[in-house]
Amino acid sequence: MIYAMSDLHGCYDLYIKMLEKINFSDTDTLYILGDVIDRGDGGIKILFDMMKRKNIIPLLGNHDYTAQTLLSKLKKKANDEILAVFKMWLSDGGLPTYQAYKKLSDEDKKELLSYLNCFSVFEELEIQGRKFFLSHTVPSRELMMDFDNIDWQELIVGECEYDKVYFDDKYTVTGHTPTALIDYRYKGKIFEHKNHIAIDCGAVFTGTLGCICLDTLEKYYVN
Ligand SMILES: [Mn+2]
Repeated sequence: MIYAMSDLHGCYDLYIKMLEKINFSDTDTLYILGDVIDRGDGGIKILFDMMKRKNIIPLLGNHDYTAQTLLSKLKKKANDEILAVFKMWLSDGGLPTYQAYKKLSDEDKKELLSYLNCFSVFEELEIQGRKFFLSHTVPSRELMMDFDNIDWQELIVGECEYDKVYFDDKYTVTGHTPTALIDYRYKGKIFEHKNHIAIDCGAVFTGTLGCICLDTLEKYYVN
């Protein structure tokens, strides 16, 4: 089976609980749609677990990208501009990630940064006759319709228009925006509307992690 989850934000226990709930095995594949780290304190632990599993495919989130960029730059001499961005990152959820990162050996730091550097930005899949576009987020419909000219950063920070159909024949599966902020009635639940499937249940805020099976569209929750 093929699964997708997103925005683990350091919730290591929920991540493990979900793998157990879906009986995740070597014959399954799991896409994690970004923002593994920050806010919660188990992000780096999750990343090291993901690294060991060849059948977990990570996509890039804005938090993963920021951490990768800053931590790589900090290895060299950082200028004031980088330090200012670094401080912003720490106050935007980066602090627990940085604290855990500092404790790593040089070898583990290197391994972690090169792992984060290989996350892809989007994936397109066809499963059981259904088509899917997967990314951390998507920008406006207008920008998405001109996909060949899109700035790739739109796929990690863009603002999706959940009230518009982007593709008639394809589901857009994204994280980034906790579903409670799309429609409060979906707090802690996966949102599905107009061919959008929004899977960020806001685990670090709501205590609920969601996961969707892309073969069956069945939804799973742990808390
Ligand atoms: Mn995000």
